[in-house]
Amino acid sequence: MPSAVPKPAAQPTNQAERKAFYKKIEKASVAPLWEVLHDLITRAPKTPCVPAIFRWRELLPWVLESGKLITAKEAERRVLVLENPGLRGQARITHSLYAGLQLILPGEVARAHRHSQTALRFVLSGSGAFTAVEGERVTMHPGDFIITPSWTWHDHGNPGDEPVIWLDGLDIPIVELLDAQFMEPMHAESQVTSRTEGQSLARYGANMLPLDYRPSRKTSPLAWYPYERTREALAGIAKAEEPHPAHAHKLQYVNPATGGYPMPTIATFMQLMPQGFSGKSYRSTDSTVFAVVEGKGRVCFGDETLHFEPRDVFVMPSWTAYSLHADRECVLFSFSDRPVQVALDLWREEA
Ligand code: GTQ
Repeated sequence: MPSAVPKPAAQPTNQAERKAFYKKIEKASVAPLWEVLHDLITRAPKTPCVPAIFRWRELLPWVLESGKLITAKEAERRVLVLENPGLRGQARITHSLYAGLQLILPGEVARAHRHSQTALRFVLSGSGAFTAVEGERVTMHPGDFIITPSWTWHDHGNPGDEPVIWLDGLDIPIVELLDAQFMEPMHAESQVTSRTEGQSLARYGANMLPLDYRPSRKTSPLAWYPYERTREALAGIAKAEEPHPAHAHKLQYVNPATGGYPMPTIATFMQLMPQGFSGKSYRSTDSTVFAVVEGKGRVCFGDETLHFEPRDVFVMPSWTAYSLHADRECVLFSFSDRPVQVALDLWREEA
């Protein structure tokens, strides 16, 4: 018979002795886990990211004012960064993603460069500016979703006659976490266009692929997802189907060659909520950034309510239960780090 394991004698806590021990090992950059364990391995997500809204009405005058203070040439990118109030000074809207409002005035050029970070553009206001990626220009219209893949040359220009403002979403904090960032300015201000506008949409945006198509990267070969098509799809679904209890009519954008996420680090969505829709409570582990395209509505969490209007941007942090309500028919664009979480077996949701 094995003898019972003797219980360790109760130790009188010796705080002073422990403190002295911590001090001694600290000099060698060593620390006791037990002092921090419960802050490191928490029972549920513990994010510094807080729910927040950036109102277009308030931000537009500042965006235009920035246009008087600095040129796109001087700034390289004239952007007002949308910082999460819980993450001030860190240039991020969620713990893992960056967002900003970029302004390009008529006649301006934002010079060509490339970087490891992947970018999305979601056009909020104005038409006639373009972004060029890999030799192809995309002329921007409100509601268009456009991709700049990692390490591809890109420049923006505005040959039109009105200011154009879009929401930038980048995976800057993810790339920073991994210390994998590179950046290179182009020797020329703008890249030479080698393809016809609309070529990538014709090749990849018609449920078909070129015969010899071989994926060259994890990012979608389709750079431009025009709002017109997205809107038409949502209208068709809304006419034919019952709304989902939490999301109403929500679609995810895909890489048409794989059916997977359009970017390896960022998922994007568009949803339509019929007038009067009152969504059930929902939460997921991917902190999500929403941009309002059409309509008026509310997002509720805890006992708080945020009212939103077109071009407002709001954030719902990881694992925060929220519900969406449409006072008028609403269309919402959104993006999150879901592809990263899914790839790592981390993503969870709860309705
Ligand atoms: O347009 O390339 O908002 O490099 C931040 C960094 C936009 C861009 C941003 C960038 C860009």
